[in-house]
Amino acid sequence: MQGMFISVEGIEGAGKSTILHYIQTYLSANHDVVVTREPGGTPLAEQMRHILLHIDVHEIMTAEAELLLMFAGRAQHIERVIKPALLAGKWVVSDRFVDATYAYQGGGRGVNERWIDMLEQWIVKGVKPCLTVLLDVPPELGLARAQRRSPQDRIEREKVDFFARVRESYLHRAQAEPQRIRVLDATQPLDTVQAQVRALLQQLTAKAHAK
Ligand code: T5A
Repeated sequence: MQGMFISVEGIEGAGKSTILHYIQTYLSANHDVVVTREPGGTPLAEQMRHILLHIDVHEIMTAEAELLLMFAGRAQHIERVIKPALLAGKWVVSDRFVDATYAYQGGGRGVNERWIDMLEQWIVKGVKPCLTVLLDVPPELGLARAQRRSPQDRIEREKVDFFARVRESYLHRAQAEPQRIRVLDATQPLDTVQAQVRALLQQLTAKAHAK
């Protein structure tokens, strides 16, 4: 595929949306950029997002149902948005992608990674970000930021321990793939984080031009 794929990850309130906007502005000067998100990214996948985050029924969603809904939306998102954009040479920037499933459903909910691996092989088929910016914050800080910004959704109502496991799982993945997943200390002031993101984007654009 000709375009470049970037994902931004982190727990609630890490600053993903803020940094995504920064990346979009930075890259748009020289590239055709598609900004998208998971869960969501297509009309159908956005409806699944609504079920995942906002539906309020007197029935607890099982970890397996949550996992499958994440991948159902992702199947639409990859086929309808990500692949066509990459094939057209565009730069795709996604607010979360598969790493989030390993972190939340794997680390947070305790789903065996074997099932996530299996779904990844079936649905994602090797579509992978060339750069993943992991914004790292302690859960207490991230949740406080997120709560100041908007009312809690279904997943945000989980306890701090859940987000501590999610964070650990993200950091564990970053250790396994340090070239792709770049961890930034997102407790720093926003302009410091933005400067670090800019440096990563400069490296990536230099690499893309050298191809
Ligand atoms: N999910 C998703 C799964 O469980 N499995 C999956 O496979 C996938 C794909 C999605 C939910 O779905 C789950 C994870 C999530 O629970 P979401 O909307 O994508 O939800 O994610 P949220 O984490 O809920 O998004 P938030 O909007 O809460 O957090 P952001 O985007 O990380 O934070 P942002 O940019 O909105 O910033 C929050 C506040 O902090 C400030 C901002 O100005 C804002 O007010 N801020 C900073 N303040 C000081 N210093 C900084 N460096 C700052 N950066 C941002």
